[in-house]
Amino acid sequence: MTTNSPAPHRTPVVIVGAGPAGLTVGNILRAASVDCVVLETESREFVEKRPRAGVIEEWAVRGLERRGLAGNLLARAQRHTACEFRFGGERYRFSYGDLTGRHHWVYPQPLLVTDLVHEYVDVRAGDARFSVRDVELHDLESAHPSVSFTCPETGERRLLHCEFVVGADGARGVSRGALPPEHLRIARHDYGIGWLALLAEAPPSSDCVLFGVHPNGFAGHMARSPEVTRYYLQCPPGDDPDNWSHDRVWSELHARLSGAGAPPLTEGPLIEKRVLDMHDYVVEPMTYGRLFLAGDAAHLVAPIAAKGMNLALHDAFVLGDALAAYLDGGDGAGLDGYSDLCLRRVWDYQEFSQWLSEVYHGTAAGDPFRAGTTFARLRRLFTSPAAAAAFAEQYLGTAEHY
Ligand code: RFL
Repeated sequence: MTTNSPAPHRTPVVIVGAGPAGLTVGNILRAASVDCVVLETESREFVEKRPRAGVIEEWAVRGLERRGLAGNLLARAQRHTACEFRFGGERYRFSYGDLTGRHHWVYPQPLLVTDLVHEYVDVRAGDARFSVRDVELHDLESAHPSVSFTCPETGERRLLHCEFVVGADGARGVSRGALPPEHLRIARHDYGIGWLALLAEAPPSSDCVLFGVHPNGFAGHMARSPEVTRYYLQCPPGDDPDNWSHDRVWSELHARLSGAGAPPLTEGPLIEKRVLDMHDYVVEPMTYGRLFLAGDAAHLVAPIAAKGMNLALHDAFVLGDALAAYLDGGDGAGLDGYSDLCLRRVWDYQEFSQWLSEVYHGTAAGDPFRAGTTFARLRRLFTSPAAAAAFAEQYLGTAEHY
């Protein structure tokens, strides 16, 4: 490897990616007085504005709170205690709050990322390099790995020597590709379904998440803030967002989210419109030598059950704590158990997403058998207390053990 570094820089941990996973690991390390460097290809402004998730599970918020990272979230996030299925022209409210005493938090991902960057850089004096290019990982199987990148200001190659690399660079990063193919298994699943992901500059039209199960396809409604609402419309995979005019979007949303007595949806300008091809993958194991993958770099779960960021945070808590303990002179048990521990929750959430996908999409598959079983699943939620309790546990991620 050729670099223009005047002198190679040393740091215990290099974290690739400033998303929820990487920033949470960085904050945990800084709280334990461990030095680290976060490398991010985008600018700070960009990562602080990128719209994505919004639904965060209670245990994840408690995990952030325990690590001093939930101050703004707890002051500003909304609590959600119910979701509503709309099908066959009727409305079925599922009040998981009443059933379990538990709830979800709704806090837009850009706000969480903004809080995590601020805490890491401005409060805990963490080293973050934004807008870097061409990140490469080296010598991961040795006790002395390194990471090189191009510095945005000078265009020169820089080299960071470290003890550990955290690959938290999301679904399109470079870390996953640094694992030799013979070392890992990548399990993949393609739903063969697209979702038009929309952000509307319009207040939410319900106090809870809405799932429209309709012969035209699935539609979803999720509050993001008092001014902005996320909507989803099932569409063919690879569809062109330009096929979806403002009028077509709102007419399909009205149709698919209709329900007896429901107030009409409040329309507004569409400020984001992109097609997501729904697919999942899981990398096993999530580690190779001194590289530890975390978050979407290790496992992608389609946003069907709003689980991805929650899994990213779970990885980050386990990995951050294990690295801090090891670098403080502890044993490596936490690091050794990291992959297995995280994968148990990952697979559980993947299975739930598959189950829920059939509920959302089964009636629109054009197959009367699938439509019949989909309606049976939905009816069971509202007739069987045991089925309702199991659904609530999976939806909220509250199982005692994974
Ligand atoms: P991220 O957030 O993608 O962050 C990775 C970061 O790495 C940077 N990067 C690199 N940096 C250095 N070198 C490279 N070579 C790099 N390549 C990339 C990227 O710029 C980025 O800043 O991954 P992380 O931290 O693992 O977090 C994962 C979550 O972002 C993701 O799982 C969620 O957004 C998924 N998701 C949802 N999850 C939930 O838990 N609840 C939800 O309600 C929810 N809604 C959603 C979602 C994802 C969506 N999309 C866009 C797929 C809604 C949508 C529409």
